[in-house]
Amino acid sequence: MSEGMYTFPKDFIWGVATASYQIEGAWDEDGKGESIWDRFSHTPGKIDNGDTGDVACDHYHRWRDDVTLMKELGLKAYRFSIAWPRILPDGWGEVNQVGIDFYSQLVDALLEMGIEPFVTLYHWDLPQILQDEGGWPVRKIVDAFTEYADVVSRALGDRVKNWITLNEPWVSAFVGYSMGHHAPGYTDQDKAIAASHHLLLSHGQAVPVIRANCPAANVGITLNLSPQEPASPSVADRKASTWMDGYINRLFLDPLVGRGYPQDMVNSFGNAMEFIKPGDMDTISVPVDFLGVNYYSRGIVRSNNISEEDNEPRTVFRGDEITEMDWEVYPKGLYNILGRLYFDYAIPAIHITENGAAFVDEVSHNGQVDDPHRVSYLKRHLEMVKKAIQIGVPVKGYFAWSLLDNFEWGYGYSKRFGIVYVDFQTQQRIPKSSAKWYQKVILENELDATA
Ligand code: IFM
Repeated sequence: MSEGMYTFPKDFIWGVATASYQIEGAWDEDGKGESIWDRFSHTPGKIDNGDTGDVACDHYHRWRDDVTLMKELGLKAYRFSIAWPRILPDGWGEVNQVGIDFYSQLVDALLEMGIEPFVTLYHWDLPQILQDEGGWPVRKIVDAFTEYADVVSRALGDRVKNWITLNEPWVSAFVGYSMGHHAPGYTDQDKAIAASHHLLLSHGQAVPVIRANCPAANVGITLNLSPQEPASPSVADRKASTWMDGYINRLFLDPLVGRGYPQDMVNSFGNAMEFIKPGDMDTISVPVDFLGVNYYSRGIVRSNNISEEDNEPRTVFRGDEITEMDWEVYPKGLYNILGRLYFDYAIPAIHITENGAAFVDEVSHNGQVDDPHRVSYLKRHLEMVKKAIQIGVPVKGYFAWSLLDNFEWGYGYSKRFGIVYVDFQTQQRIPKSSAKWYQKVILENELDATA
């Protein structure tokens, strides 16, 4: 084998990921209830350009073609999420059979094509009716989520073996309830902290229910993880980066592995954690089969509490390569995170459930979309995955974010993450050069780091 060629383990799972609200459209069809993202995107001023997910990639009507496209790309797995309000329009109670049928047919079609479904139960589209009763900050949501997990795993558990309870609970809790950039758009830190606890508790309560309905299930949870590095060796910057690491990474990782909430976070949140009830931490730390990792970039943390002059030398700057999201391209951060998960947290199996980049993509005069920056991004991150595997980290699969250009939340359609270009006027799909590159990697199960 020539230098720079990396061969992946034989059973390595190559996939792509999407999420219901970002691609489905059909926001009020076939009995679907309103979600918090329907409400949020229909509120003027919340989303760039006034975009909504009403139509998105129209995947709800075009899913057969999208599955065929996945087959052509040689994908081995597809991670998608279920829209809770399509299944339970009132949050709980009466089941909308048409919603179940939609996902059931999708699962059948994937299996027929030899593509393994990875189902995410919650990728942010909470039924609005549950938000009207308080949403994630209010404890009864935990039972609603458990009922939802039960309904879906009963319906699909005979065929779906891979389950992800939640996608990025940090984002649901903090971007939705504290920063207000995401639905439901609150700016209340106490609500966010309560939301994060109830998200974790929902996960913990749902895992045994999924296992009961699907004994062969592999169940996990997906976190957005990102190394946080101090901008300088100053005490203030190091303290700030430790806090940020607690907030983004440890606040979720520690309780999931049974370490409880990190003490520095509890101290910093103060009395806001009174909602923890006896037994909660055991429920949250229920054993899982894998951890899903979404990785995009690192954070470089600088304390606000000291002046520029006091804080010299400032030794860490972000690199010059920045994506359209204004995120630094920093592949080594993925390696660092993976190493930490294995050597510090002893996580037994990991899937990279999202990794990818938004760049400006244009259709050329001959109808092609050439995206060398995305190819380079994916390639360099996959090199880090391989290096992590070589030092013993049990990375089992990799899912590129995303199959299709889609609704990028507050940014609407202005950020393209897909390996397949979507013309949102015509709904035409054009595989970008990254899709063709990825197809080759999958086919050969090998990464040519020199090409
Ligand atoms: O589009 C999102 C996805 O829904 C969750 N993870 C990050 C992606 C890019 O921002």
